[in-house]
Amino acid sequence: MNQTENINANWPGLIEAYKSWLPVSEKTPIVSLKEGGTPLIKLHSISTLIGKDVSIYAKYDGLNPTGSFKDRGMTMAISKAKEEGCEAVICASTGNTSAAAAAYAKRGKMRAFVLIPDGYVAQGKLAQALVYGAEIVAIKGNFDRALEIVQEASKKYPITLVNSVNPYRLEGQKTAAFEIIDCLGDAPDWLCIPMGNAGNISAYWMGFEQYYVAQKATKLPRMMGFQASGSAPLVLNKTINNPETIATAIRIGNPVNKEKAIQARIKSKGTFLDVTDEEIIEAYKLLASEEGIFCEPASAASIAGLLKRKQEIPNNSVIVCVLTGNGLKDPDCAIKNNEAIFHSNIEGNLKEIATILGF
Ligand code: AN7
Repeated sequence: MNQTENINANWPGLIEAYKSWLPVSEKTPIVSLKEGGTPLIKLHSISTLIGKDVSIYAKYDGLNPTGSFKDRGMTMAISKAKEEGCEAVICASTGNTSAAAAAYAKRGKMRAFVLIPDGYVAQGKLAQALVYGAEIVAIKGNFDRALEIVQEASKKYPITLVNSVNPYRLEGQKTAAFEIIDCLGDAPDWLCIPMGNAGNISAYWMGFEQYYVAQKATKLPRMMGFQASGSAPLVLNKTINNPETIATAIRIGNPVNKEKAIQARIKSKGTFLDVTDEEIIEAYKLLASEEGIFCEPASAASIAGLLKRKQEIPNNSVIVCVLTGNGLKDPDCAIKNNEAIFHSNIEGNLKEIATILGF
């Protein structure tokens, strides 16, 4: 049979796919799990709900190898660490970075040290770090404290820091913007994205700008960044000492990339806005039950934010909402927040079951 062009099985991973746009050379040992190349999925129900002539898409980055966009940055950070002869990496994490760092470090034959806020990492993410074989330290303190510690540790000891202060992380993550333009044929009008440490919004902006300068896009999107209300330092323009939100991935009070994110907002004529935990959960359920897409709570902030900005959406616009992580990352949240009809303790007997089902 002839090979069909529509099959994605030959996707080479994002470094291979976008090599000429990335700081890699022939000497770089590429550590890849074939990340990137994730689908852009049209959101029909949400477009209808908005009630205007708009095309809304989800960039479903929860389909990356470890279930989040962090793989995009980690393939770059770990490949470069390997090139530099490093034998161990360290990160602070609300969960997804630790899963990605552990997977790629192990694939690159390195040790992975991860610092996490004790009790605030979703089960799926913790399970991943454990099984990939990371060396985990759960601290009494939040993500921001953990990040201060790993920054210091990487200066004192021979360990490479793979949080988004590592510039290779953003280089890898910018490829998501390239993929969107390659898929749509141009940049969208809006990009809706959750913000935690604000690395991803900064990376997307870098990608959009680079493609625009190279005339691969005729316009630049407005960068619409969203945070959880209890954890919204970029919206409130101040450090939050005790951030709180159900979206533990973005429970971050002092984003290291704040200056870059603010620049992206200003240059793109974008805006930052906060969404409450209730709005996040509403969007999370809507996406799953109406569109069939299961993302984690932090990711649903991009949909919650879009819905909150509904009045301002221009007619005929194209909007991309980034779904940064897979819903399976946080099963506890799913089990606690749904409207499913769940009959339990039922005899395995068709007659009884049919009655329950209303037949
Ligand atoms: C699903 O894993 O910071 O604004 O340590 O896991 O680039 O920080 C995760 C962040 C959005 C925010 N969505 O991205 C970590 C971590 C999900 C995330 C964000 C995160 P940034």
